[in-house]
Amino acid sequence: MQLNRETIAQLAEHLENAELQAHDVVKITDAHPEMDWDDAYAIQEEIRRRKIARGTKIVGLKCGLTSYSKMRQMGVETPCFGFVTDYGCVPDGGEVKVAELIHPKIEPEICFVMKHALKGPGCHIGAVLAATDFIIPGLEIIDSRYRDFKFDLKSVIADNTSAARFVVGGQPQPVSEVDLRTVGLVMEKNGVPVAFGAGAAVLGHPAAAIAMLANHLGARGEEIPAGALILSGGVTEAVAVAAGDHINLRVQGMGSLGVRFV
Ligand code: 0L1
Ligand code: MG
Repeated sequence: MQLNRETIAQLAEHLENAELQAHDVVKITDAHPEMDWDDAYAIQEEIRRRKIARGTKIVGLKCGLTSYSKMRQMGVETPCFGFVTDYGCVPDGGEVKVAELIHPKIEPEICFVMKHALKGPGCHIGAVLAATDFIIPGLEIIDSRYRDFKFDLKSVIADNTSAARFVVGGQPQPVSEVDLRTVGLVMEKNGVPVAFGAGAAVLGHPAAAIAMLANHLGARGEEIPAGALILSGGVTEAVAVAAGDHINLRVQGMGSLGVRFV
């Protein structure tokens, strides 16, 4: 690690204030170019600690930048991991207030709910499928706190991978009922299809993203707990949204879900 405890705490407060007050900031690596990957996750961890201390519940985990289109959109080659909160959870058909966000985008995801804990290293797709209770469609609303989306991967990780809001809904299915590589989805904005994809866009198989998360946590002595909800990452590029927009996601054999921006 390159940053001391005080700097990590100060950067966590800076980024969390930007999130909670919905104002943008410049990417933190501008002032701290020496920051390494452990520093980035330590800042994210400190944001998580601050939230828990105030009574926020962490209701799930997320994998980010797991699809080739998103990696291309961001110019990176590595996925990243973060967490989602109780106040970020929007019911299917519910509303997201854009005034609480900076420049939101939305992306379609396949979410996993785990029956058993999963611990890396050595976790693979088979172990993920065996440990999964069910899968369910989801929409993630990301909202980078960085001005004009000028960021790099370390700054994004520190910023809890742009996590803001999420919706799960539609028809949950056991993994045995769905071919997660070929399952197709269509995301519509105001009735117009704007993004299409198949599960394989996420690292060849969405369960590979969950395995990667288990291995990432395992390297830190942590695990994915039983019962965890995990967003496996956007299947398509993220789409910008504004007040007045309605987003609907249809997933093959798994129903649909929607959210309105006000
Ligand atoms: O969920 C994600 O894929 C994280 C995206 C982080 C970068 C962004 O804000 O676009
Ligand atoms: Mg996402």
